[in-house]
Amino acid sequence: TQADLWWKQAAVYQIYPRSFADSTGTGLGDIAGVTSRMDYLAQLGIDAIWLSPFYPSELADGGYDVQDYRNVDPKLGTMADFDAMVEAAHAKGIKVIVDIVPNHSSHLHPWFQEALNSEPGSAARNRYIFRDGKGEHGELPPTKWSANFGGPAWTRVPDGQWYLHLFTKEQPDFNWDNPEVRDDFLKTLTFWCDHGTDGFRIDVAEGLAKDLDRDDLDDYDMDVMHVTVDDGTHPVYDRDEVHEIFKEWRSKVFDRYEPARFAVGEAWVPVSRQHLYASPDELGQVFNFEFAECNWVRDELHQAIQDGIDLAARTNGSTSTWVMSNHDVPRHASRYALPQVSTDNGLYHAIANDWLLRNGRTYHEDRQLGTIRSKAAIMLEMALPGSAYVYQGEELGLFEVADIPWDQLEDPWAFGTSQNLSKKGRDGSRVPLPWTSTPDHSFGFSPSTQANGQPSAPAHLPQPSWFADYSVAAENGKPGSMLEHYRTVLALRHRYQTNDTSLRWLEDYDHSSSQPDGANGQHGGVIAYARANGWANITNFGSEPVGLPEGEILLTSQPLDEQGHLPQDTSAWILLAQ
Ligand code: TEU
Repeated sequence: TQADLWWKQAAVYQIYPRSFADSTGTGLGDIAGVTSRMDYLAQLGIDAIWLSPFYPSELADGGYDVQDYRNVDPKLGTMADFDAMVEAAHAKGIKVIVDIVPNHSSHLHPWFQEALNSEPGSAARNRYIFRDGKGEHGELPPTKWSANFGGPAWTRVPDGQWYLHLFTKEQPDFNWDNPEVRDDFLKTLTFWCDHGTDGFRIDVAEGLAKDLDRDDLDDYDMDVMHVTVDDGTHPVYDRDEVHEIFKEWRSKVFDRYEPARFAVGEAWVPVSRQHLYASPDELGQVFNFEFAECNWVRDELHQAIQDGIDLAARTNGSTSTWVMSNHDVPRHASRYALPQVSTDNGLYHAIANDWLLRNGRTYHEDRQLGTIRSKAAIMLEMALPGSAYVYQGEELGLFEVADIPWDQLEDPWAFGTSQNLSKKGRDGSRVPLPWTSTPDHSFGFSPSTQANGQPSAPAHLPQPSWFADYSVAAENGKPGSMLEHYRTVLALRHRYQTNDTSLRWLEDYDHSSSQPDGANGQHGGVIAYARANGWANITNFGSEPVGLPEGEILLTSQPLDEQGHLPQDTSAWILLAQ
């Protein structure tokens, strides 16, 4: 039935392949590394893995600059490695989702190289968005649009034309009005389906259609995350035409397979328009990023849940997604340890970095708070109806690595001028995972030697010494560790999951509080909800302990107090007495 399609309530684990596990000793994670950790993933209890881009790329933007859409980066392995990885995943009942980047390619993509070497107006140029400039000598960009990581969205080529790039200049935007572009992506999607892929994550899904005739952009916010125009008339983002593209993908690819493939759209669009992407004749699901934008603030998290429920209700049978962390936002264990800051600020790595560093903390007290809240948060999230996305390392309770030296950073956003807030960019959440507790071979991220017998190269981003306390080896089998907590949470989620995706607030418990009440001055209050089968979550944000409803206590994120009450920053799962 529709209700029990696997992806509707899956726990999906996001792998950032270059930082997950290195099987060859290059210091860069690879596909065989993923295969080698399939037991770990199965034991964790997730239903699917989503791999961020692993395609050939010069890493101008962490792999979101693709040179060849139907191949594996030779540094990360081969197509045979990919097929073996899919086989290993499927053997353990784990589905595989790959990342599609349709808005732009790498400037090293053969098509863009061909465009550069071709005449203005040529068919090769028409696969991208080339225009003459404005001004007497065409010295001004065709529009005043700015790029997401700072600077103008146009770059000039030697013959005087300009090309559009919403991200770095190494990421030229495709022209989606060109049938050749459309056909090529149908080929790409089909290719990955034929290699056993179960689903897709669609990068910048809201950006594919543009109105090039518009330059009234002083009126519009060009920051993809903050586009507030909600009627499809923004010149660049969330235009109605993008939906024709996804309808074509659905009928010409996704529905041709059995079972039908699904996709989840990355679309930072106003809440009122998210559901359009999730339509069953389009992608099927869309990210609701509100958790990723929230810190540990009861009212904001409550609103995020309500918005996700409303989003699902506006779709024709889809579900919401819940995402606390991904490769684009500061790790939530760090965000939750911060003093209360506004929702928007929570997204910026600069806030986490600066606050932690400026306050000269040992990190210790902040970490404890971040850990306690993260344990409560995963319970708050995992009992919700819909799909929950776990970002690699959050199951270990990893924090943002705030102090990567400038000369070792990779993220272009770190060097962008946009908003003066980008600071050190997103690398702090992309540091290679610690698998063992000694720093040897990058905490077990790499093997001891390379194939040629040489010692492994250092991890591509430096790991801090405190990773020793947060490694898989340190947490495996250790009572009360984040890893064991996640395993328990995921196992219980499987046991109590129900196809009925309704949610009801437990009115007697669920309440807001206007009082600053927490260790870092956040407001108290309680979030309490139940599923149709009586599976309930109660999270206490305030300093006043909370009594629990009658029923069987399945799990608490911290021990209850002597009175059997739920302490601050703690969640409980109860099977309500019916
Ligand atoms: O992100 C799109 C996007 O909206 C980001 O630029 C976001 O604004 C930023 O990361 C702050 O959170 C996707 C990918 O997830 C991101 O990693 C890529 O850099 C981007 O597309 C370009 O491909």
